[in-house]
Amino acid sequence: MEIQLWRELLAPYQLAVDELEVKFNHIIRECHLKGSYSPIERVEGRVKKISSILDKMQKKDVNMNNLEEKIKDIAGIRIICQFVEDIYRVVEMIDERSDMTIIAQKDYIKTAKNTGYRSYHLIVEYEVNTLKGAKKLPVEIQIRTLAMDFWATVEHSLHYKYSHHIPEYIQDKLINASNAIVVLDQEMSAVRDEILDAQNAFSVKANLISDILHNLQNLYRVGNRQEVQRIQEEFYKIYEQDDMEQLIRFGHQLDIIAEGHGAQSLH
Ligand code: 0O2
Repeated sequence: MEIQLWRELLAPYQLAVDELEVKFNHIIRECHLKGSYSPIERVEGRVKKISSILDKMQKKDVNMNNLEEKIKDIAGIRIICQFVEDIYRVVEMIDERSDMTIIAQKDYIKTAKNTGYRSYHLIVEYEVNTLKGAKKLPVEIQIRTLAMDFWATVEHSLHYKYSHHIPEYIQDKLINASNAIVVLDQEMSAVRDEILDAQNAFSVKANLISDILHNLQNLYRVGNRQEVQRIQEEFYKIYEQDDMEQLIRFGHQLDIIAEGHGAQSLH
């Protein structure tokens, strides 16, 4: 098929990937704005390369006429989570959404593939709008932990290195590494609450400091310079004392001062 026709065929898939990356990143942003923990750590997206599509077509005996019906991962989204529990939360979140419908799912976490591969796979149906009108298309969403992603990335690159014929002794090592990752993820889940508390405390403090700095910056533009300098020095003193309650009080007072000058930070 001519390259221009491939481009036309793949364009709606690229649009789906772009839109879904924005939407999943927005979930992260919404969680951070609320000061709550995001079950999504990172989002990646890609449209399958033409060469990989051709390989898969050959492997699955698919032709150009049934390509879009048979190959469901032309558009792919990967969602990386910190903990295994987050993966199932993300699946629930996707299931509750009205802009995509789950049409298939595979839990390679409960039952890993023979290779040792672990991930949760969803195929969702997603609608995009192009100049040609609305089009519903499948998107594969792979959801995995940071540790599972590390394993899959290394294993995937070994497939390239050995042209899909990974020597048996390396395959054995990969299985061992995959089992070690299960243990690592279980250990991380066991201290999940502790880690979440620490992360929440950190993000609350980081947001507060960011608000204070933005308020100070805005006040410099509209307020009395010497007065703002005095407030800034007070902030440095409180910051050095590392007393969260005092910092919260200071932030609140600064909000009132900034509001009075119409210079409140919206960050
Ligand atoms: P690429 O290069 O990542 O796009 P099916 O349609 O269910 O009969 P399919 O399409 O192979 O079979 O589905 P499956 O098994 O759910 O796998 C789809 C994708 O999951 C793969 O796409 C990989 O991205 C990933 N995957 C599956 N198994 C493995 C594995 O053993 N190791 C790694 N690293 N990734 C895996 P592609 O098209 O194979 O590859």
